[in-house]
Amino acid sequence: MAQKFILFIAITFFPAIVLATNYIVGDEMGWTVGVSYEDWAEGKTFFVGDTITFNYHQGQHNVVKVDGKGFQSCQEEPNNGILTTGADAITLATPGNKWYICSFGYHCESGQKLKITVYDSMAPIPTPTPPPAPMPWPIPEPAPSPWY
Ligand SMILES: [Cu+2]
Repeated sequence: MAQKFILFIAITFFPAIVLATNYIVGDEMGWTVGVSYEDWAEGKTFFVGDTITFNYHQGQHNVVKVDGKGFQSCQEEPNNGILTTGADAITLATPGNKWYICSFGYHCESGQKLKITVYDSMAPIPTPTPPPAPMPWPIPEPAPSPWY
């Protein structure tokens, strides 16, 4: 919780540090059975504009977008589109919860499922205001004009 609060502060006051990130789901393990994607997603914060890529052996797995119910029950929803290339990159377009499962065999039941929460990215990066120029010091006195 404290971590999220600090992040909130960071993105509120330092929006320039927020850049689009490409995540490889499962890192070097890829998208497969026997990896905890809950652990993988733990501590990561996903923003609109970030990309997540599912790498796997084509024909052995797939990526199906589901809702929370489909995630719980491992029920695929083919209408949402099934990704099958083996290197499926998804750009996170909207904030909110996203759920992905593999619909091969009992892969989802065995834990090949990913839930992430996507946060709104910040508005366009504002140009930083330059600090005010320091006052010249000492202020030079105008030279007295000659009086004669
Ligand atoms: Cu699978």
